[in-house]
Amino acid sequence: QEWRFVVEETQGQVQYEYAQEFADLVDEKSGGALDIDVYEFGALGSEVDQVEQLTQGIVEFAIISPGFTGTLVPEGNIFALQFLFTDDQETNQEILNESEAINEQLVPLYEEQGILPLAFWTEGAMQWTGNSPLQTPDDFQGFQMRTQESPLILESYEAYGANPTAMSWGELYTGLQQGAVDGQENPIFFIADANFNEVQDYMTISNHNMYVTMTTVNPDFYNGLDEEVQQIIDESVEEMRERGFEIQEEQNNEFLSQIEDDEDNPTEITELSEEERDAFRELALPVRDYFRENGGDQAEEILDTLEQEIEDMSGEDIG
Ligand code: 6CS
Repeated sequence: QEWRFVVEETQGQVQYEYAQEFADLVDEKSGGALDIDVYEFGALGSEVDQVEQLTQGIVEFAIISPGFTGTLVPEGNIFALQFLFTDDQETNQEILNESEAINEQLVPLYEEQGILPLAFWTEGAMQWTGNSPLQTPDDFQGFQMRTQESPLILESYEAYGANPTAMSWGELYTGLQQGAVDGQENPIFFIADANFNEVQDYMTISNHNMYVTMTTVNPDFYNGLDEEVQQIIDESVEEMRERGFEIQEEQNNEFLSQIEDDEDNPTEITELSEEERDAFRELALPVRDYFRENGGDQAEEILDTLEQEIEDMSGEDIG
């Protein structure tokens, strides 16, 4: 019996490394009886295709970013809200681990759609890259921004004055190279490993949001498993919480210098000051109300709970 685990990234990248270590843990804990095969991105289609493969049970496990489930589970758009979480990834991971809004209110909405999230985790703070500098909302006027599929990500960039377009990352390098889009957002490890810096001249350390992803299983598959097997899976997910954090942290630290040192493809790197971030934050705040009204029946309750949790756990005023 072989189970399939599909991820949205390629070998060496954070999700793939996570899935491989997870598979090793499950193998070890079951004395070799449980075998999980990891499929890298591209083998089974686009990110959105992979969501469908999980809901249909064609794959048992998947790493799915909420950015690709925006029309299926509107409340999952919550992670598209910029400047909502804190600037400290460790605090953010703790909130993802412990939040009731996420783990008790949001999870059942995913499960109803055939996706059972077992863990929510960060792949690091996201940064902007562009073929022109991105330092003020003015710079986004008419800017063709590539985003993931979620309506609220598009809404967030429209609030800055940009013209966002959703596309798979499989098309993104060529899209940037040929000028179909002007820029994109991602954590540093991904920008470097996917070589987007080769086809972008500017990178802004904006920390406007963290990249959130989910370790998921097909609910029918999981609920049909023996209790001991479920326990092995659950324990492995728990052990991977810390490892997942370490993997992304290492890669995000290590890859910054790769972008800085690439003399053949120079990238001008700037960092937003707190004042510059405030200008974006101000435009991002009303998008929370848009989410409350358009993010599905439970959007308001979930966001109210989450805002309170973030404030309680970080001791910060988040607006
Ligand atoms: O930009 C994207 O769509 C991709 N970024 C990351 C960090 N992982 C997979 C995802 O598809």
